[in-house]
This record gives sequence, structure tokens and C-alpha cells, in this order.
Amino acid sequence: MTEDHPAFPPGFVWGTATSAYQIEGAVHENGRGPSIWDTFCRVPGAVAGGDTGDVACDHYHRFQEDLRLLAGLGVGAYRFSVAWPRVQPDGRGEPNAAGLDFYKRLLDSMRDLGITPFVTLYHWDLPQALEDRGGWRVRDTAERFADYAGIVHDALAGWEPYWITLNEPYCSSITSYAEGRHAPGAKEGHGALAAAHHLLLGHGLAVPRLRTRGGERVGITLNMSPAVPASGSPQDAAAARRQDLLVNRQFTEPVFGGAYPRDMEETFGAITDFSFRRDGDLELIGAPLDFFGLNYYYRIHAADAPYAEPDPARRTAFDIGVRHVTPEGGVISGLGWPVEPEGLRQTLTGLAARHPGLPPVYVTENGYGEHGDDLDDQGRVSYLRGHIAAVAEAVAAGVDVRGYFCWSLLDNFEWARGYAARFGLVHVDYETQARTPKASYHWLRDRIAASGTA
Ligand code: IFM
Repeated sequence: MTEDHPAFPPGFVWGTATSAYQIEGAVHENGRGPSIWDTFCRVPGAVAGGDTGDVACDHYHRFQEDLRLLAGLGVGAYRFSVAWPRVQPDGRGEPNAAGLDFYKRLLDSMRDLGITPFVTLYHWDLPQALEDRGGWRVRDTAERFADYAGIVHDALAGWEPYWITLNEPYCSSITSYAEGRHAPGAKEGHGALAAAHHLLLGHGLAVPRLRTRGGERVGITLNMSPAVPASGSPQDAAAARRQDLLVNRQFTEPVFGGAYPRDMEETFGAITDFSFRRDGDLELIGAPLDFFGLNYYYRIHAADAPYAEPDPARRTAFDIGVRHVTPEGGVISGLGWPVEPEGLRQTLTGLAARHPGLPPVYVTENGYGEHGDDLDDQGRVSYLRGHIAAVAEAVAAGVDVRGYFCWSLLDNFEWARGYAARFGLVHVDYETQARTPKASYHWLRDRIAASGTA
């Protein structure tokens, strides 16, 4: 085993990941309804450059070309998401057959190429009609999500995908309903924590709908950022623990431990009475899964800081008295994120130690963001090299990691950062929609070929 070619078990899956709103475009085609992101993109100042997902990478019309790029990379799997507003334009009721057809065509082509689908059911594009009725703040949305999951399962199960219920519920609750940076742009305390709970409940209600045939593989994807105290002070240690609760444990503990962490009350008790929790919810949320999807990008170096809102009862759920500190002397990505592959190994080994019943893990996202059009993206190559080595170290330490998906196949709509931030292995010229593989594409292709896992 060399640094460049650390060992992976036979059958280890290599893939790339994307999501519907970030690449598809075609927002008005074949009966698709509006999502909260269509609405949010129209709010002045919400998205850099006033960008929208209206056209994005035009993947809806160019998916065959994109699948050829995937095949050229030599991956065995592709993770994409289904757009709920294509399937149920109002988020409820009869399915829109034309919306489902797109995914059937995509899956047919993937089958021809021998690429295994990992299908995410919710990657943040909530139908606007459901937001108008309260969005994830209300319990009904969890029920609607389970219905939608059942519809997609019945339509697409024949292609035998791996099912991922949610992508990063932290972002679709805290970033979206507390921090206000993502759609629908709310800044709330109780509402954001209710959203987090209802997302997890939606996951729990969806799992049995995805297991009607037997043999299905069902999981969830959480984003995790280990929280490191910025100094040796007890104040910073406490800040790191609050940060860890907000981003990580609020989600991992109910899913893998069947209970919310005890410090939820202490940290959030002033902004919510947790009345959105009901008997039986945790049994649903904590039901066994077939795999866990981990998205890892960076560690958070947390320092104790004054709360933005002095009145505890008026705080948002994001306001936990923590300041994120950039570590001195370290490598920083083009988006200002610390590049610390050790954090990925730490997350994997830590999870396995804390949850002995942890199912097999797939790293369902990991990637490097930057600005600009550089095709010789050596920063990304270096990031991928380090993080893939970190996965190999976790495997060597005994963690059952079965796959690695790079975010992302293509440059795409990076949410509030718009198109200026690029994560792709393949460059997209948004004027012409020309795709050009970057140095990282060629590096990863060679890395996969050298792994001997196919
Ligand atoms: O682009 C996002 C993706 O949608 C979810 N995970 C993080 C990526 C990079 O920010």
C-alpha cells in the first residue's frame, strides 16, 4: 500500500454525486411544480449573482452526455436525487407520470452502462405548495414525504437502486429555517428544531414504504463536521460540544441511538418546548438501516462567543454562542473551508466506536469547492488524494466503509453561492453548456483504475 494507492476491499464502490435542482434545469417542463428553491432564488440578494436553477447544467436534456462522462471515469455507481416537484407538483396526490419518466430513462441508460443507482429522495427541493402549508415546521410534511417516497419506490424499484431518504437534514432544517441562508430563508428557533425533527420523522415514515418488496437497501445521508475546540479553554470545549450537538449529534443520536442527546434541553430549552415530538417518533426514526451515507467536507474549529441575540427566548436555533475559527497555517479551500482529511478518518472511526450497530458506511459526498475556471485543479486533486487515503485508513482501522462518492460530477448550482462556486470534476461553461473534464477527473479515473476493486 502506497500513499497514492491505499488498499480498499474488493467490491468497494466508487461513484460521483449530484442533485436534481443543482443540475437538471427544465424547471417548467413536463408538469414540474415550483419548489422552495425556485421561490428563494427570486428573493433579491438570496443567491449570489441572482442565479437560479432554471437551466443549471441542462442535465434534463443532456443526461446521456453526462452518463458517458461517468462511464469514462470508471465509476460503478452514481448518486442522483429525484425532484419531488416533478413527481408531485403540489407535494401531494396523484403522481405526475411525465416527471417520473425522466428518471426511468436515466435509470435505463445507467443500467446499459452497468452503473448502480443511489437515489436520494429529498435533496432540499420541497414543493412550494407544502411550504405554503408550513413546510418542514409541520408534521403533515413528514407524512407527505412518506407518500412521495412510496410513489417513487413503486415506480423505480425495478431498477434496484440503493435508496437514500434524506440528504443532509441539518442543511434543510438549520441552514434553511434557522440561519436563513437556504430556502425558505427563515430565521427561527422552535420552527427550525421542529423542521429537524419532522425531517427525521419523514425519514422514519418513509423507510417501511421503501421496503415493500424485500431486498431493498435503505439508508440516510447526514453531513458531519467534527467540532474541535479552538483552544484548550473549558469555554471553547463547551462551545465545541454545542456545535457538535447542532450539526452532528442532533441527527446521529436519534438515527443510530434511538434517542435525542440529553444536552438538547440545556442548549435549546429557552427557544422550544419540543412539543413537536410525539410518542413513537423515535422508534420510527431509529429503525435499523441497511447503510449509512456520510457527507464530509471539513472540520469546525469552535470558539466560545457572545450570542447574536442576548434574549435566550428570541434566539434562532443557529445562535449557540459559537464562532468558527480558521486554523492558522493549514490548507484552506477556495471557499475558505479547512482542508483536513484527518477529520474524515476521525468521523468514520468515531461513529463506529460510538455506535457498535452502525450499518455499512458509504461516503456519499466529499469534494473541493473553489471559484474560477481553472481546468488544472490541483487543489481538488490534492484534496481528493488526502481524503481517499483517510477513508483507506478508516477501513484499515476496521470501519466497514463500502464506497466513496465524489461531489460532484459537474460544476453546478451551489445553492446560495450560485454558479460562481465550482465543485465539479468536469467544468461546465454555462454559456454553451460545454463539458470539459478537469485534471481531477483524470486523476480520479486513474485512482479508481489503480484501486483494483472493480
Ligand atoms: O452542493 C452541496 C450539496 O448539495 C450538499 N452537500 C454539500 C455540497 C457542497 O456544498
